[in-house]
Amino acid sequence: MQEKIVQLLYNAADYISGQQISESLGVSRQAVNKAVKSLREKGFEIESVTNKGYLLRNTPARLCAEAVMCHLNTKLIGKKIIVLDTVGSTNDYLKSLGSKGAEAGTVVIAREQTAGKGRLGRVWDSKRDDGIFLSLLLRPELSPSEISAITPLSGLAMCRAINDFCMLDSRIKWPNDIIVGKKKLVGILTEMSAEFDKVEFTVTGIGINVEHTSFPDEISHKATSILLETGRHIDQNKFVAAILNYLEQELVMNRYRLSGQSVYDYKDLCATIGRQVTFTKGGRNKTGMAVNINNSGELEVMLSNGTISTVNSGEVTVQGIY
Ligand code: BT5
Repeated sequence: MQEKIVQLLYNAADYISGQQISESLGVSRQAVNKAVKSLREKGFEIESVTNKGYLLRNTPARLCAEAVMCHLNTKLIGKKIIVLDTVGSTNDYLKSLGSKGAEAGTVVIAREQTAGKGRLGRVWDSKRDDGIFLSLLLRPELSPSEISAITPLSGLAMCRAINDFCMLDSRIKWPNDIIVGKKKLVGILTEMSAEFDKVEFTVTGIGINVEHTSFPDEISHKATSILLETGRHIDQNKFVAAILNYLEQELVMNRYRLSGQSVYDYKDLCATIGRQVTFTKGGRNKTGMAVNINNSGELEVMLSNGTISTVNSGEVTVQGIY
């Protein structure tokens, strides 16, 4: 109910009375008073004036589920949002909720991760309040071999959200990074739980560097943040809502599959194409020119002998980037 009250107050041009709120939500005046009290405790500045009602002066600066929800425009993604102060890894937390039956579209966001992870057991730097650490649970009706579209579609959504909301020119470094210039702003990690030929659920984790002014030595040459790139602090609740809106557009509307249009859009935003890349295949290092992303989301590389080698996952070093 709290998110509905926030939505009513947010969309109201003027004061809105407690009576009006209780009528439109079908709850008692007492319940409205109680909800307003707890919203204030969460950081919503809600003014109340006798005979006039309530007015929303400000939403919280910190991440807050109700503040994200009042900017959402989705049918599935973000219908349930859990904001945690601290957690080991939002992906691990959501996977455990997933195995207990959590609904598709559930989102977990944390202010800090103590065991944030990248691919292949790597660490994701997750210092308190510097980044947004977000995971999304989906239950697509796909076979395990078909879920490979989820990371590229999420990358596309992230790139659009960043460019639109932060006015940046971010691009996708195949397969799972969003970069600005030559530096990494976002990392994406999709995991799944599956039985034989059916996916039970997927969890897509997205780590976004937001407020960092510096990074640990090991990554300082290749990491950047929204603050470093724009010099501005963003409204994180609005930004998360923009991300979820774009994720719904790319993932849900495309039914978790790469459409011709999404491959076209991905290629348009992909910084890897047209560059010299090095990758490992069959235990051997290979180098060539990245020439295409095919309809399965794989990277096509033209080797020096003119043959095309297809790369479907793993590490690719891109000359001039990292
Ligand atoms: C990724 O892995 O880029 C996927 C990162 C996913 C993180 C999210 S946060 C929410 C959710 N919960 C989790 O526990 N994880 C997900 P990979 O491509 O393997 O890149 C990892 C490498 O990026 C590291 O080995 C570092 O070199 C570098 N790195 C680590 N932290 C970084 C940061 N904050 N910004 C930029 N680069 C970073």
